[in-house]
Amino acid sequence: MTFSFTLLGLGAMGGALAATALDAGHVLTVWNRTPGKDTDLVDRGAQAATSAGAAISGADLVVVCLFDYASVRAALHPHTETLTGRTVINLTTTTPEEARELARWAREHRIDYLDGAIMSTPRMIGTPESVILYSGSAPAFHAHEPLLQVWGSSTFDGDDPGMASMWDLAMLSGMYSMFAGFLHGVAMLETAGVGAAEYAGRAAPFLAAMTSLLGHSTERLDARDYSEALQSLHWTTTQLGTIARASREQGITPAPMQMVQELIQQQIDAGHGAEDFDRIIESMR
Ligand code: FVH
Repeated sequence: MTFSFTLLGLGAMGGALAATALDAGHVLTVWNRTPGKDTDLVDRGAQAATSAGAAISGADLVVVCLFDYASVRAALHPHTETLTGRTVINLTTTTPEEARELARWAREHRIDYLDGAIMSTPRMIGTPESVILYSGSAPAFHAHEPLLQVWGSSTFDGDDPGMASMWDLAMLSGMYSMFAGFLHGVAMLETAGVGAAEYAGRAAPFLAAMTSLLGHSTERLDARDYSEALQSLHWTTTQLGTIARASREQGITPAPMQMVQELIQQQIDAGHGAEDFDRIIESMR
């Protein structure tokens, strides 16, 4: 099934989406705020639009991959009237509430709105590793699923347009915290002359193995019962204190550990030091 659609935004991700769609035989009109990013795509058969308005009026489906919520509003709002009766699939990272705001605006102007969250890098687009989450208009998702599947395995997380972003940003939080801890380890070991590749060779399998524990405490988290302490907060704060002292001994910051220590200390100060480490979620709720 061939789709003819417009893509707004030819940054690293938008360019990957456009190239992958062209390779799959779809018909594309592309636009980018700064000219000059469409040359290769035009050589491969894309139509280049000279303005967002011209791009939008050229297709029933408008896919948006810009930078943030503000850029999406800046690009779309001036063309609200032209967009009426069309479908917008927004693949730009926004907060859940920003996605809901865009959906409210779309509903008010009879625009069919589907929100998307890309859980992959540009290089992964179109490969089996690519995952993209969607929420909002189910009809828009199902009508365009063959195109969406070209970009990556596509999941529909319901009618609430904010849910794709909620899942995306929650999982990214775990990813960035892990990356920060990994880089803290690189900084520590390099003070002993160990390079990042050697460190990653041992740290990556260890961290991957530790992710198997993430599912072990879901019942406790749902029940909010931390009384069975696998590692109590008193015990854990001592361990993190040791990592912090080791960091300072090596002349590097203990900052990644300090964030966790602050969450632990709040619960110890509230009298829960004997309870399990998972109790720190109560410092976040
Ligand atoms: N790159 C990645 O690995 C991540 C993976 C997960 C999902 N993200 C999200 O994808 C969106 C686009 O990210 P990107 O990497 O393509 O970002 P850039 O290369 O910086 O391109 C940004 C495009 O947005 C255009 N733009 C920015 N502001 C405006 C504006 N006010 N009006 C119109 N367009 C705007 C920008 O145009 P220009 O700077 O070339 O003129 C680029 O086309 C993003 O939400 C990631 O979170 C990517």
